[in-house]
Amino acid sequence: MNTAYAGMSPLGARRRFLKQAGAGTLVTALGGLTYVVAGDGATRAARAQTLADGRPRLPAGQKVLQALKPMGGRPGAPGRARFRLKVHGEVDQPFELDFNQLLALPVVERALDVHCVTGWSVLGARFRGVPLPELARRAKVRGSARHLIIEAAHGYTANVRLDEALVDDNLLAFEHDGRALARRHGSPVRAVIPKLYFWKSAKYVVGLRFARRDEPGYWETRGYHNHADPWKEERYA
Ligand SMILES: Nc1nc2c(c(=O)[nH]1)N[C@H]1C(S)=C(S)[C@@H](COP(=O)(O)O)O[C@H]1N2
Ligand SMILES: [Mo]
Repeated sequence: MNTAYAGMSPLGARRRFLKQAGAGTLVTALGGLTYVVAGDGATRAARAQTLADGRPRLPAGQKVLQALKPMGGRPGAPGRARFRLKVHGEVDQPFELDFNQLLALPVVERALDVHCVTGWSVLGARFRGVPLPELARRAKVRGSARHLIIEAAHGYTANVRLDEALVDDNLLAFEHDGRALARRHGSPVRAVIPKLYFWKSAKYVVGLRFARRDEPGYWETRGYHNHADPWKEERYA
């Protein structure tokens, strides 16, 4: 059912792409668009930095891009007026929100590093939105819940372990770099889960479903790793 995933491709092509994507080279993505990989400098500078917990800021096998690269996916209903979010599943208080009700929740802005499995990263991408723990608290997630299934338009889903879902940097975001999220980047609302490969950051989000059992999502059932930790290079199953 899902179509037009410009950035994700069969695994063979993906691996060839990664090999060729050296810093400073012009990369023609499979979708036909051309991007410049930031010169050696940005990537090398990032490699020299460490996170608070001592891990390198830039995970192995990643190169720094200056802006998010649109990776495709099938958009849902356009516009904030038609947005509805369903928070449900293993919770005591399921609820639905429209866009204005989402805006009325505590909104934060964060600069986040994101890492795409195709080998690019963007450092300090600014997103505004509501932290996932805030939404979970409102739904009164049950102690029996172990996983979050992020539900997007047309049946795209991404699964995240509950302990990794309920961290403060994870957002349901509606602005990027000070502007309303662009359509190609998931408007009206997308997830941003910076500590896992970027495919977990579902665009065109329609639901957050808490679950007892794990449910591998769209890419996790197509050869990609179920967990997707960039620092462990959990790229493929
Ligand atoms: N609904 C939906 N969300 C999605 C995708 C998708 O195909 N559909 N692609 C994922 C992948 S593979 C990546 S790398 C990021 C890309 O986000 P971007 O296009 O804003 O760079 O979105 C993720 N979220
Ligand atoms: Mo991706």
